[in-house]
Amino acid sequence: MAPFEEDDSTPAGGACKSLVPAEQGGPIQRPVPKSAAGMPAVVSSLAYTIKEAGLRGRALLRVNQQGGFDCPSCAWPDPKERASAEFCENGARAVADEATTKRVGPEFFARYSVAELLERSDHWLNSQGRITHPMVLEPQATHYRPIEWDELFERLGRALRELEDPNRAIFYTSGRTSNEAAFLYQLFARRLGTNNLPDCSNMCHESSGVGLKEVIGVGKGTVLLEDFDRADVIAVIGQNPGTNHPRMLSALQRAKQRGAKIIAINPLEEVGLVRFKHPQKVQDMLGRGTALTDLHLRVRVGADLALLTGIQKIMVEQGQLDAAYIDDKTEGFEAFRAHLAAADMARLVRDSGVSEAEMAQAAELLGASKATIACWAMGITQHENGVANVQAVVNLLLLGGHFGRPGAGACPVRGHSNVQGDRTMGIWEHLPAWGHRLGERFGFEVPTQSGVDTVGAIESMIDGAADVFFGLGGNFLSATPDTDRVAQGLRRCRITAHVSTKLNRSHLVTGDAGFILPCLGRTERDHQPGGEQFVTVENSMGVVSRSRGGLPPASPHLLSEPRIVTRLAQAALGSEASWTDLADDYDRIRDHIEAVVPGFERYNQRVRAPNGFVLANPVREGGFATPSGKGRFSCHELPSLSLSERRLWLTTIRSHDQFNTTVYGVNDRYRGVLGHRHVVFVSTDDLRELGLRAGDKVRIRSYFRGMERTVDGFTLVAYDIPQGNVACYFPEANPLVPADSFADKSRTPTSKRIEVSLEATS
Ligand SMILES: Nc1nc2c(c(=O)[nH]1)N[C@H]1C(S)=C(S)[C@@H](COP(=O)(O)OP(=O)(O)OC[C@H]3O[C@@H](n4cnc5c(=O)[nH]c(N)nc54)[C@H](O)[C@@H]3O)O[C@H]1N2
Ligand SMILES: Nc1nc2c(c(=O)[nH]1)N[C@H]1C(S)=C(S)[C@@H](COP(=O)(O)OP(=O)(O)OC[C@H]3O[C@@H](n4cnc5c(=O)[nH]c(N)nc54)[C@H](O)[C@@H]3O)O[C@H]1N2
Ligand SMILES: [Mo]
Repeated sequence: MAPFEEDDSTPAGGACKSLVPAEQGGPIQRPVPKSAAGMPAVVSSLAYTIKEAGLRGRALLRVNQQGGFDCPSCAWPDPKERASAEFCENGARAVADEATTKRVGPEFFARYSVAELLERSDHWLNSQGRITHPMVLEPQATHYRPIEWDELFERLGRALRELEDPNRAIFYTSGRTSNEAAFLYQLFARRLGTNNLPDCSNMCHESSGVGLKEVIGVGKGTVLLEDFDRADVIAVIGQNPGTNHPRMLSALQRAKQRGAKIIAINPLEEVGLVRFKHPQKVQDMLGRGTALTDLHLRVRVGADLALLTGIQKIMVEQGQLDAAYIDDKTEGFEAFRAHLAAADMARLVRDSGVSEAEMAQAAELLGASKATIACWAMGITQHENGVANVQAVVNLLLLGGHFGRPGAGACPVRGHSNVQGDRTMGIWEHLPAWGHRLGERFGFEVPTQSGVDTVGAIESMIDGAADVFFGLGGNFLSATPDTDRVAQGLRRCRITAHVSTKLNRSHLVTGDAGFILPCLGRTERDHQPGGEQFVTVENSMGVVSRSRGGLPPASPHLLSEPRIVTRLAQAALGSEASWTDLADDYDRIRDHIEAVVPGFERYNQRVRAPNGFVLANPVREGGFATPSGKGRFSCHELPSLSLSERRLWLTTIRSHDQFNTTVYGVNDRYRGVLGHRHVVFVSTDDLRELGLRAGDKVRIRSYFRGMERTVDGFTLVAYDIPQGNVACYFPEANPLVPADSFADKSRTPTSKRIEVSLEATS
């Protein structure tokens, strides 16, 4: 067996009864590398591409090229002038993972029972290949069997028709879904009579959307990629771009090389933010690359508000602010000033773990900056006070007047490649403002009662209030918190159905009957009666562009997502919904979008421009979209971070070898941890105080509102992490995250701060 590869021959997990089985053996720890990307990234992506995709790996040459397909990995935008290869190590792996030559067909499902598959790790499940046939798991059956598409739609349609209330169906979406499929999907759900449209965004940047909307009037970011070439200071808060948005490192490198300063706010010193070697530049590959971060603030888990309040307190006291801008463009400043004055610096320092001197350094850099961009991701949003965190970042920008100015603004860095577009298309548990137009255009009464979000979907399944769960992409079981309870909920449904490209754990925990609907991926050609189709996506910065795959489909039985949705609609609604012709030619879907969704005028024409088009954003253009037209300062109480003895705050993070619940491999090269994902990163101080040793196997126990949850078989890894904090990988730690612990207002599960204790088991 190659070093650090999982042994495929034995079921993972052994005695471990968890729904997320552990790898065999233990982790191997290596020194953390000194820079990100460089040669190891090229080697790693090439090796994965060749192993998975062979010649189909040529698909990589079309990634993010004009006329090619949008990288199915993250939502980072493409530069207007594209390099001949505009992808990164992890984008390459996402493409290779989809373009794989391995197949999961009827023989595979005949060979393994669902019970056997449940014993396998996420890595193993994903590595089996692309799903080739529609499949059904009949009530009481042990194995999936193939089913004809006609029969599958007939059965799903009947189940939906027979619901006593359309709100007993849940329609989940993951953010890889195209604008076209998303628009049809929400149309279908609403035509059926429900706003039950939870999505992965509920677990992701919902706090950003809700937070930004309240204080600047628009729930999206306000910068374009070009702004990175004009910023003086770029703050990267609770985000690990080296792993999750590697192409962002090129933008940071360019900014750095012309003298911009970078501030990182993170409990961990992530290698990607330390030093970067551009994998497509010879001088970088031979030399030392570019040092990125000027100031790393090693904030404690969950203490960003304390830290940001401390920095702002110093800025305001020292007059490091743009008084004219504040007077002219903002409201609430006096209350905010009073709030800062009352804040106790000793507590801000104690909570955050960052000294007043370091806060002052940050205040000085930010105070001197004429153009600041604040980037953030899950380290900010997945907290009980995630919305407050986002608004604290906005306060920081407002102080210096960093809205509507070139090189400045708010940059929530989105996750899935089209998660922002899906929301624009109406994937939302509330009726969008343009909902009535949808009803008028398609001639029906839109449901006005809000539906369930992700947390609400879990609750309603557990309560027996849902009969049908339908997932358009994603991996609901593994991505959501509280894995065991979600499993209970899914098992209570009559039908669970997943539109998928690859096998995942959600296929293995089903309702009475389970269906798998295999679909085309981004990399593949999409032939329809109206000719070869492209789909469209919106990136993290509001740029809408085309995506057209070039590979032959992985199987002749695959349907496109728009086709699946129109056939489902026809099966459930009959002749009332004869939308099947829309999937013949996606221009027709886009014509409907143009008529219904604001900002999509001349959609079909504008999206055919080489770089697509940019959606209007009033804040980027200099105004605020709040009722008063001003940017709002907001004041927030600090969360209590105190813990009883021997308890720790757990945060859950992504390794370098995964895309969410899709695990490409078991190594986290940038953190020097190889061969194992069931690990706990813990400081040497905590190890000593708890009487534990690196390498010990532990049970982790979480605590919330009197309920305890445990996972077993985790190995302790000594790591540079603040005392009192530990980190585990998502999704292995998800059984510990309580489904009823979520952010105020946005209801995002608190995956980044969970109270836990560690017990040695060997
Ligand atoms: N290759 C790859 N790319 C991806 C993904 C992937 O899984 N793999 N996922 C995609 C998706 S959907 C998303 S949403 C993004 C996620 O992108 P990120 O948000 O970068 O991902 P995470 O690993 O969840 O965590 C981000 C960082 O938050 C830090 N952190 C943890 N707790 C705290 C805290 O309390 N405060 C602060 N300030 N920092 C904290 C962690 O140390 C980590 O560096 O990436 C997208 N891109
Ligand atoms: N503890 C913890 N939990 C978290 C997070 C965390 O940081 N910590 N992060 C949260 C975040 S930010 C997010 S976004 C969610 C992610 O939640 P999801 O989006 O639900 O999960 P993914 O793992 O991205 O979904 C992977 C599956 O999507 C399917 N798929 C891939 N490509 C396609 C395609 O083109 N079409 C279709 N139909 N299916 C496809 C494959 O079958 C694959 O198995 O997880 C959340 N959960
Ligand atoms: Mo995400």
